[in-house]
Amino acid sequence: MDSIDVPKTSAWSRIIMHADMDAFYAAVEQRDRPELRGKPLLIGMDHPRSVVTTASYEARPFGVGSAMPMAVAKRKCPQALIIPPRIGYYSTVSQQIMTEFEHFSPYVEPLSLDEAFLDMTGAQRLFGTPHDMARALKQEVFRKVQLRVSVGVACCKYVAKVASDLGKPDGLLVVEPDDTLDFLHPLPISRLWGVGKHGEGLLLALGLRTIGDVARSDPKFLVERLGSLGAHIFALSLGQDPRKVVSDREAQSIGSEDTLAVDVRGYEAILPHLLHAADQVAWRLRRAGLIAHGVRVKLKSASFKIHTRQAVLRPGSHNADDLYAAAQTLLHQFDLREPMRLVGLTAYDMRDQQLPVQEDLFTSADRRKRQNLDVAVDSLAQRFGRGTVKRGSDLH
Ligand code: TTP
Ligand code: MG
Repeated sequence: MDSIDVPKTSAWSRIIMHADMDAFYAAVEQRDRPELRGKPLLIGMDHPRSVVTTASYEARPFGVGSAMPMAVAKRKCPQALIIPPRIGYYSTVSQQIMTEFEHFSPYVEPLSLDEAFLDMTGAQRLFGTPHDMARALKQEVFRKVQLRVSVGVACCKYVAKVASDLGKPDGLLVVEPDDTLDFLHPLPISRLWGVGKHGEGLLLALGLRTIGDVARSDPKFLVERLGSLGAHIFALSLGQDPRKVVSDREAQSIGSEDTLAVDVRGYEAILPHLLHAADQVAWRLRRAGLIAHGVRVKLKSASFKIHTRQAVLRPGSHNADDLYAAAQTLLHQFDLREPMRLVGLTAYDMRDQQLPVQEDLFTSADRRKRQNLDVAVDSLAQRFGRGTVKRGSDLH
């Protein structure tokens, strides 16, 4: 029998992997339609007010990408083919990918349809070095779904995520623990998690351009000037990020939030974003076999003020309709005069779906019907793609 070469991994306190599919929606379209391979694609509706969800790598050298207004992208890359997205179908592919990730680790934390963290600590005996683990994951994903994934491996979530990003496309980047600071310090401050355009301006005004500049500054000064953001980015600049990989199953809450391509103002304009978030959160709850008993809505205004409102969900639920209805009610409690740049919905107070849920006598028959409907939708989705069954409101 071949002896397994157990690698020297003493410096690896944890092995955290971040995996993110390359140009996910566009790659799925190119996989299924060979005539689109090698061509610049813009995935989105060909409509003056629509935005690009993603661009294929062939289109990116023209300066187009996610969240760009379609009209602008068409001007920059007129030869691109515009392909309408099939969101429901991408969810099904996503489910296949997440299932593959789960063969590698019991600790998988999905961040969105196409990316997840995996905690691979202790998996050396099964998979070899961190590099071997990443290569095996890439190969298995390709074998199962014929799509490319970029993988970053490091001692913490933050560095793993930066590594997967820098390796794109088809990346495989392992940051050895001893190399963490050499890896991070030359990078621009925009690579610090949570900084955003606003924070970037503040840091540049303080004369800080690179992550190394942040690491070399006085943390007291950073906190004085930037508050909690200062403490947060100082820790990141030293490669310190103790956050655990938390699977949906053990999460305290499951949320979905999007910084919008265009700020939205008013009740009606916010609703479609809440419905989308409710769908995503409900799907993750069902995947994890959980029922939520609380719903929280988060809005971030154009002036970066964060507002949240939450409510108990009684009875608990993992149906998008229930989460959405609660969120709609909560939305009335916000001051919606300012434009909003981020809309989020989080489910919390989660319990096992097997535990008996106290039913409201008058609505239970109706609820049972809807639960049966959700089960039917999930099983259709499993077979034909999540877009097979559409809610009436999505058709408009
Ligand atoms: P990303 O992983 O951000 O982008 P990507 O997979 O297209 O490309 P990359 O290789 O750089 O990772 O997002 C995953 C999918 O989510 C993307 O294919 C389309 C969708 N999406 C949107 O619908 N709107 C957005 O603003 C973004 C960023 C992504
Ligand atoms: Mg991606």
